[in-house]
Amino acid sequence: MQAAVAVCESEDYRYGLTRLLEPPLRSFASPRHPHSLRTKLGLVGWVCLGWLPQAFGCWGQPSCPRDMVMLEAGTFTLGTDHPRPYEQEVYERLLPAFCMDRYEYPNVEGSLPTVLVSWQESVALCEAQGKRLCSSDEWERACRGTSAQRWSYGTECDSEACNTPWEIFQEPPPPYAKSGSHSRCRNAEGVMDLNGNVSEWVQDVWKGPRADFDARDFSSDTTFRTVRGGTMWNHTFYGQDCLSAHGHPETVRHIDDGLRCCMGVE
Ligand SMILES: [Ca+2]
Repeated sequence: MQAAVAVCESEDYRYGLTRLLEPPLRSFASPRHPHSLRTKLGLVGWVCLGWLPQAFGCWGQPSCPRDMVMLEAGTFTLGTDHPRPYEQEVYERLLPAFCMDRYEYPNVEGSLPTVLVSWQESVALCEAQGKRLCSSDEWERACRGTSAQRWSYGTECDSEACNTPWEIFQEPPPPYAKSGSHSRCRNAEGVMDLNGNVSEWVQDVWKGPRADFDARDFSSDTTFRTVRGGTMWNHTFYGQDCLSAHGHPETVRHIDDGLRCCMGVE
């Protein structure tokens, strides 16, 4: 900003620009105030080079598509000092700024989330929109905010905030919630439904323990991928908070597994 004003007020620049523009701008400059043209040109330069780009994001300002939320860059504490079987040990991660869908896929307020979708199909769905699956670190950073909280909406569990209260297999079909219908289930930046509703595929290979039903049905060389955040069903082995993670074979579809897309800032 200061550099732009300084350039506009340098002697050579002002002399050349005034001579070039003086005829058409003669009426713009007041004859009673010979320095007013210089002042006005300075103001025009300030507006063009300073205020407008910031106001309209013309250039230089990182941004996200309108249906996505920006998560600022930083170093974040992830994992926990006292991990349960499906959680990670504490670690720190430097993450650049990124964009995250505000809602579970298809990222439309009022729509039911997409389920019965494999990890491989999830990758394709995001890529079709010019996006990608979120990484597990990105997902956890979004859910835990900047202070490593356990719930997207705060530090204490509120069983009514998100779609998390259902006894497992209590009432088929699964009680999915429409995206955005739990208004308090949001992180500080406005990302919704991270805790509960449907689990969300992320990019990462799952290296943790395998649930019995997965280990029984799939060979040892099957690639497992990570899902985050738990589902509408409570009392699952992987929980429903921001540390919740477990793995499934990348080719399978489950009735409570969905996805969320991310992308870099533009
Ligand atoms: Ca979710």
